[in-house]
Amino acid sequence: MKISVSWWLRAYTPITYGTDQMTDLLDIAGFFDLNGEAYSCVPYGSGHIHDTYLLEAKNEEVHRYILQRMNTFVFTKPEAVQDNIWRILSFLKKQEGEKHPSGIKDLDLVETKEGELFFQDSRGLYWRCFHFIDNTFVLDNVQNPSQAFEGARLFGDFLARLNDYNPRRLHVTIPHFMDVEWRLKQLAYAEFTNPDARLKKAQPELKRIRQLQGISEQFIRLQKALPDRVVHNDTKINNVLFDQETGKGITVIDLDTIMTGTLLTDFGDMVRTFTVKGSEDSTDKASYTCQAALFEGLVSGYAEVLSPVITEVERANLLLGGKIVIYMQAIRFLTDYINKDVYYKITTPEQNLLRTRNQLNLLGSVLEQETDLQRIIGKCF
Ligand code: ADP
Ligand code: GN1
Ligand code: MG
Repeated sequence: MKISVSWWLRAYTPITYGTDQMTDLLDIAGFFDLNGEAYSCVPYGSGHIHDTYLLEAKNEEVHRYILQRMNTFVFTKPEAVQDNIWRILSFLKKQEGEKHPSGIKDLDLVETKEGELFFQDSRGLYWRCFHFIDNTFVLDNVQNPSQAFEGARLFGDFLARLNDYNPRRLHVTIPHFMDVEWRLKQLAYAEFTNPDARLKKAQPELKRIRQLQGISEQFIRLQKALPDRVVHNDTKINNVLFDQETGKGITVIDLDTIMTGTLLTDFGDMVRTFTVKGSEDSTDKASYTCQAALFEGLVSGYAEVLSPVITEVERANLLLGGKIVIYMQAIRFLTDYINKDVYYKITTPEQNLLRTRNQLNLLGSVLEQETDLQRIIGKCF
């Protein structure tokens, strides 16, 4: 597979998050079809990709929105991303009517006054807007098994509701997104170019990734046997909104990466982010290990909604989904560290290396507990 040098070396001048002036943001907000006049717009949330703002507008009442400057380094075809989101949300709306029977609320896009799904400003930057889902909270870490249950139930329900959606109708927004062979090649290319001489520091992690390559070989062998599905592809815990009153999972957000894929990697990203007490950036190694009780919460929530939908080959290989996603995430963070942090937002200099170490630590703890985790899957499904 050939990776073009120009892709890697293409000039990328990120506009630093937080440097947008409130007045510019309010001007941009004015292009969207809001209820009332925009008066406040402040940075919000802890996603790694877009620049997200909480926007408030007022007429007789206050109305809240999420305004995002889309990351066009990651999503080079923002129109396609918005088109996918619109298609998926329209399909879900038609399927269930405006209100989902179990109280689940889907995201709701706000169009521009011209009826477009995004606004492109004079600098060429892409902006989009959603209704803010009120009375909800986001977790950066799961604190107890019932939160893991709820998050998994929500992502499982989302996948089940999209079971009949024709995957061919979706654009590929990030090619090779869950392609481990491609991820390994990107890492090899970063090693080769080593743009900032960071390779020396990353040797232990590179060695560990090579040692664990059997996981990717196992996954590649299995892949052909797995059914294609429409999957979310970013099922991390802070892409779930929880109801403030009931604590139930209420809305799946961050629909940018919905594409054709396998259920295993959607399950896997939950293992990665629902079973740990610490954050991806934790400096406390012990907090970034897989907790069996959280894993059990996650598997039971997923089983509750997916038992009628899941196939035997998927069920039997769920844990491999966990291993491959954690493995791929280690590769992705390390590649970005070597490439001078062009993809993931960072706030400290070696954050992507720290993130890599945490992923490898988590993978080690999953491998150590493999028999127990497999037994939990057998008990729940
Ligand atoms: P990223 O791709 O950068 O992770 P997200 O779309 O996940 O961006 O949004 C970042 C954060 O913004 C989320 O983790 C969540 O806290 C908040 N958020 C996004 N959309 C909504 C929404 N419609 N209602 C409430 N909060 C939201
Ligand atoms: C990014 O957008 P966000 O923060 O939910 C990334 C995921 C990674 C994750 C690691 C489009 O997710 O694939 O798993 O960071 N999203 C994209 O935390 O690359
Ligand atoms: Mg997100």
